Amino acid sequence: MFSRVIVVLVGLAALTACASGETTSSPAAAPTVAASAPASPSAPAPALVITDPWVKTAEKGMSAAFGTLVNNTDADLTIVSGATPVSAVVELHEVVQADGKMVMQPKKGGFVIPARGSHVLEPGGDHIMLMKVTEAVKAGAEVPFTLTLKDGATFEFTALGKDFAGGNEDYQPEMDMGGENG
Ligand SMILES: [Cu+2]
Repeated sequence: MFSRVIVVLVGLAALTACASGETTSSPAAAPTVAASAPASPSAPAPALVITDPWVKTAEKGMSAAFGTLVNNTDADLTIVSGATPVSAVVELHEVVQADGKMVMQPKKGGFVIPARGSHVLEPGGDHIMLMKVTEAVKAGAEVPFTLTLKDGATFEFTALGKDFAGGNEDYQPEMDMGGENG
């Protein structure tokens, strides 16, 4: 047998099938590859990861979490909501220009991470918005987050509490956040 990429493809197909329920086409001639799959102690290769997750320190009020979401599958992934024990309300926000000012607003449709691509969450851009911090976020704190995907799957990560002085207005505008309609 020649080495093939089938091993990788089968692994991905399994992930995709798990996430979306789609059927996968497997060639009848496909060799048995299960035995050669890498031994994974607890979980398969993660379909979604986040690099350098961090959350702005805050005593109360509003804050935001950032990081780079990386999609390791062959299908787009859509995050539709988020949660963390330190905030009573969490929204997925984007920053847009309105009348020459940068304002944030709930992102319609959520965050889409393209297949084999990434989606950056950063000050001045998309972010996970903590609308009502109920437990102070200190520098160095490890804050758990759960993101829910469109298909109902959840993704958990831990963000590091970091002081962040610049660009507060980008995601903490002094505006009335009255409506929270999606
Ligand atoms: Cu926001």
